[in-house]
Amino acid sequence: MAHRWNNTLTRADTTPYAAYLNRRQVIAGLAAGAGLGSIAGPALAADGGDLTPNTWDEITNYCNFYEFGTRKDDPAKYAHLLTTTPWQIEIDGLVDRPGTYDFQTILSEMTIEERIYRFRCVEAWSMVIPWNGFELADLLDLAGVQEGAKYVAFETALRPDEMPGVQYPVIDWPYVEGLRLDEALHPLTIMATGIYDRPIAKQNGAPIRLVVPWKYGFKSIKSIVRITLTESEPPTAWNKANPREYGFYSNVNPDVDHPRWSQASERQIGGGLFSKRVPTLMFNGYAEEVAPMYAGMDLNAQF
Ligand SMILES: Nc1nc2c(c(=O)[nH]1)N[C@H]1C(S)=C(S)[C@@H](COP(=O)(O)O)O[C@H]1N2
Ligand SMILES: [Mo]
Repeated sequence: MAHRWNNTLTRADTTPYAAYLNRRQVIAGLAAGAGLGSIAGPALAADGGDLTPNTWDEITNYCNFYEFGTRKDDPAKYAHLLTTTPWQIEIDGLVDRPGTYDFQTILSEMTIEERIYRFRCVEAWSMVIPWNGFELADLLDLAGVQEGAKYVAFETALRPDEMPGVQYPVIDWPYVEGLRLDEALHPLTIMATGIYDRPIAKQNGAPIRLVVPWKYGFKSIKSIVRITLTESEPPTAWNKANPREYGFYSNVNPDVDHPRWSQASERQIGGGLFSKRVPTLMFNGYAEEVAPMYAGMDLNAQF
């Protein structure tokens, strides 16, 4: 209940970091007064779903970051090899102010807030993650999106010396992703720089990664070094690797099965060995906010 983000977020609802800290202190005080041991109580989503965040240990030990290996515990083992300071992001393409943006400079320009989001991997497991970050729209404002830009392309660092996984041609490195411009500008789309008010762990995509909560997890590209505004739809890593199984949109959709497994339900990480699967929600529970962007689109054909 301490940091509840409901499903009707608008950009006006954002909480500046200082206000967030104040609010936490107030809430902590209230909790202490009420004799509660912790302020991290369960939070309920607007649709009634449980939004209790997974633990730091779960979030940092069960990962997909193929640059460090394909096993779920490989990123926790090897991502420490990645140098994240200093860090620069190239922003180019159809922008007014193309150039090399220093990560620390970007941070100083942005308002960091907390967003507790559901996270649904295409492999049918899920978590709830308390991200810290800022809206991608605010970063794109820094660079100035030009008329004619219709898509945003993203690229992960490619460092064979620091990334033991890239010696294997699992995908065509570097990992690349893309969004339509309206998806990129949607207030739910954030650049995450932290989790649980700590800098984001390297295995989760330090120092900065994308988070698009209504899409399958692979759209949320990690450790970003380049953002390019384009006129045409950019290539994406998993679509290039297997176009039959992975499309450009990749919106969470319980009605469209993966060719090799059902997407109707998911396994919640941390739910225990015998936990039962829970139904997957259309657009991962964010339909009210994002469905209008896909009005008139055949979500079966354009997956
Ligand atoms: N660069 C890069 N980004 C990536 C991946 C990856 O292998 N490389 N895996 C994706 C997949 S499939 C998922 S489910 C999420 C996992 O994020 P997490 O490990 O922080 O939970 O990261 C996504 N972003
Ligand atoms: Mo994933």
